[in-house]
Amino acid sequence: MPSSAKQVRIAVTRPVSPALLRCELTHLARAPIDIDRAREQHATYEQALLRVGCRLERLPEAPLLADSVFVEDTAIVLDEIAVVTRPGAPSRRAETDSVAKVLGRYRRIAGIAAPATLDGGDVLRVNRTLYVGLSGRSSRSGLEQLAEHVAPFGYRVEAVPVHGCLHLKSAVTRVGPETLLLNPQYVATEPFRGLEWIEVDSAEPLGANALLLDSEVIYPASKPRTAERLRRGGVAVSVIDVSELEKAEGAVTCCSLVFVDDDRREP
Ligand code: CIR
Repeated sequence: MPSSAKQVRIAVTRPVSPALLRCELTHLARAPIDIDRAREQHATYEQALLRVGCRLERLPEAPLLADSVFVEDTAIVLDEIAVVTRPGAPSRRAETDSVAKVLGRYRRIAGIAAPATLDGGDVLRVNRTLYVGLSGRSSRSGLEQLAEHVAPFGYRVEAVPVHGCLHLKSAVTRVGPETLLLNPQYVATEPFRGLEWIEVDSAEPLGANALLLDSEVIYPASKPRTAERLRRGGVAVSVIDVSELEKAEGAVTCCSLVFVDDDRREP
């Protein structure tokens, strides 16, 4: 990027599909989803992204792809490269072509080859370390392919087993430059030695997913006790209602891919 260029934060999103009713589920029992309400909640989420200065890059709606609103799982976008994933759920693999097309305007693209699988929800970046969840969705060979793609840029990849939840980022996310929010029931704390963390309230086991944007955290209204813990820990929390998306095992990180770009590029 030329040194004179101003940086802009891009957030890739995709509208809620009417097929969300038939989403993949791993841990929750299926509950009816109000699609209109899910769309309103998604619009509020996009507003939160705009408010912190993101420029939205909206992918076309994919009406037949039930989980396509959860764009986080389709790619890992670093400053130097975007790795388009091969999602662990076969029903989600058709989501990636359109994502690769858009990301190709911003980054060099690499991929994950079959039979390996990797979901973006399993990749947590802290500085030059990518923690990769070995979940039901991401395989060790997916991790190894990711490690090969990012090693030339100085990233280290560390495997983290996760239990009892969908993705690594269901268990742990960043709420500050080197501060995590985590649920120790789902993930061991040992891999995160050297970092600080705040634990979720034990009554809110699914409360570890927060979206850090600049110095503010977008956080679900359904987890008020953990939100209060974050505030007490000095984290600026902006609460939004994502209850319909939560019925699909979605959370706040999974509805966007956020990265920095040069603002002189044509939108
Ligand atoms: C799935 O099971 O793939 C979707 N129903 C939920 C994906 C949520 N993704 C994420 O948290 N990164």
